[in-house]
Amino acid sequence: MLSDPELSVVVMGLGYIGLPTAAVIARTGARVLGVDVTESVVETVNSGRVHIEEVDLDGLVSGVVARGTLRASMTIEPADVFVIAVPTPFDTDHAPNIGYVLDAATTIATVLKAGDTIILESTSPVGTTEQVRDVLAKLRPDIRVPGRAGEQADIAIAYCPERVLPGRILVELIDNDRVIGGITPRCARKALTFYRRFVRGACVTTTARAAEMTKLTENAFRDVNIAFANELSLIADTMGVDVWEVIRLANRHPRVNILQPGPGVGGHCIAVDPWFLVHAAPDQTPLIRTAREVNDGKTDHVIGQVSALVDSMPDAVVACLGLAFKANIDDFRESPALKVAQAVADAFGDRVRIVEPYAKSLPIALAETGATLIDVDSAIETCAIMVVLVDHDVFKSIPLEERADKTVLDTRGIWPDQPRPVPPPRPAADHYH
Ligand code: SAJ
Repeated sequence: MLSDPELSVVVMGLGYIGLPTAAVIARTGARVLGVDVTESVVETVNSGRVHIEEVDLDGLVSGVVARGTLRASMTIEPADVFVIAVPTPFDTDHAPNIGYVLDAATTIATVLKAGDTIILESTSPVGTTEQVRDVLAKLRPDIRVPGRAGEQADIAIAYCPERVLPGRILVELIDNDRVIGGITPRCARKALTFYRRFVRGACVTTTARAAEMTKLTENAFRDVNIAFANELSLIADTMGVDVWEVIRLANRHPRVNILQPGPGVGGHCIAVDPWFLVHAAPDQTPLIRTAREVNDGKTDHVIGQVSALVDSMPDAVVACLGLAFKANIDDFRESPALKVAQAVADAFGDRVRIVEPYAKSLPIALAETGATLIDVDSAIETCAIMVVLVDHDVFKSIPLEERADKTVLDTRGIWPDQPRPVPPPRPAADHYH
């Protein structure tokens, strides 16, 4: 890892990716300015605190802010390297919205100078990095941009997708391999020199378009494979078979590696990014589109299962265990657990208890239903029905003797020893229709 107090870096966007990235670069000794449009975020970071929960991030940010290598501002300043890490949501028709990326490019154009490097990290549709180049070219005709001025360009522009897993961001920022796509090979090499300062993993160069598609491919791969597991769970339910046992057994095959079913796919990446591919090539993506539909459909299926169960036990109080989109994090964005809890609370109101160790209070819409937030011990004491929606460690650790008398719907398969209700007899198949 190189230490270079002469290097100045601007990180646009201080969210789940931008803030850890800015802090990790600042730790190398470079002078980092984080730029964000939200005043409270800027104030929080400048006071050495964090507005997001991520393992070890608070200590790192307070350290680099105290050392003076990380500052935050709503106003951009000139720098050697600009890293864009802003959100790329989709609109209602699943069309990707790259407005924040192009806004960031517009802002960078105001301070751009020859010799600078601009790197886009946000998950983006193929061709976005070229659009960033086009914005800069239009706003700064005095600067020769890559791909138009050949290798004579004054600046370098590259795409290098973030690939870090929430909950392991600071580790994966350093250890993961990076794919670095330049508008030209020279751009890629320039960006590679930058990442070498703090990345221990391999840094592999390619074109900007290939790097953009690589990122979308990784998340679509995971979505399709989770959809396979979720489809298996529906089949297994119909057959009266334990899907987790089947997956464990199938995965003993040397070339089979099935992922885990759950209440659907959440987060802001895997449930979103495959749509960028579907939108770009609607006729070539029946599999990727169907996977999205299977995973979203699984959430509706679980809502139906929980509702039927709660309906069938009119005196019982139900505990929904977890709201986060996955285990051991406080991130509720696009969370299937939250969607299930909300639907159940909408239907059953004050019969519903929510257990979420990562929430200090319930989201407003959930609180308005009459559902209440309680701790795990109270849930064990007071709730006859337990619905596992998130595989937080604290839920996994509840031993059988504390839940043996509960009616359990375990969407994550964390309690394999839970006595399974005897399935109703299935009508004999009619072979003669
Ligand atoms: N999930 C399952 N079954 C599984 C695995 C996951 O239902 O077997 C669910 C999770 O519960 C969660 C969702 O899928 O709701 C997504 O969780 P995740 O852990 O698979 O991924 P993310 O969204 O936290 O992070 C992903 C990662 N991408 C890949 O693993 C290919 C990460 O490396 C990316 O950086 C991140 O998306 C991103 O920012 O794009």
